[in-house]
Amino acid sequence: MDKCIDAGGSLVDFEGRVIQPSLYSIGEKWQVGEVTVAQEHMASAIVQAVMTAGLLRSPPPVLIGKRVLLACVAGNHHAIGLRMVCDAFQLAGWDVQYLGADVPTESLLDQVAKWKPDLLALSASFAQHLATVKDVIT
Ligand code: B12
Repeated sequence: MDKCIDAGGSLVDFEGRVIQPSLYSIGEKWQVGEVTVAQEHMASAIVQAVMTAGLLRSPPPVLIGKRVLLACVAGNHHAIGLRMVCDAFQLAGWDVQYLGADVPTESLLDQVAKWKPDLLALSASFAQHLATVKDVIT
């Protein structure tokens, strides 16, 4: 990752081409019992540390005066994909607030009212999360 960014590559490219396929592969291996839950947790922790280091190593963006608030809807614990989306906005100059996994709807709406973002980015993983997405939007 360091070499990629130092050579002028973007963190977002690295995340999309290296980290995302690695996690998808871990998911497939976990599904067929080749990777344990502990190993998946370890991989998740490692990639989040790598992503943080990548953000710190990236050239500072030129701010564009727009705000995006990002959250996983209540019940969704898959936060890494949203974090990649957050990095893309941040590196494109947006002011970001990233609330992470499993954000209760009431609390999310309260934060939207307080911070007044230009854009609200929601993440859902399963069909049953869609009702919550609908609630938040309503
Ligand atoms: C790591 C992981 C976990 C971790 C998450 C840790 C964390 N901090 O995020 C933990 C352990 C919490 C977890 C739990 C579970 N998981 Co899981 N998990 C994964 C795994 C291996 C990787 C997820 C990931 O980060 N992927 C990489 C990111 C980059 O990809 P992404 O999430 O798709 O995000 C991209 C896009 O979707 C998009 N995107 C995402 N959000 C948003 C939002 C906006 C606004 C936009 C524009 C774009 C966008 O942009 C991202 C970047 O390109 C996946 C495998 C997989 N295929 O993804 C399984 C997987 C998603 N999990 C699965 C399952 C079944 C579960 C559990 C039910 C397991 C269990 N029995 O407990 C629970 C459910 C938890 C819950 N209620 O949410 C299944 C889901 C199957 C399904 N859809 O029906 C998968 C596919 C594994 C599998 N092959 O079976 N998991």
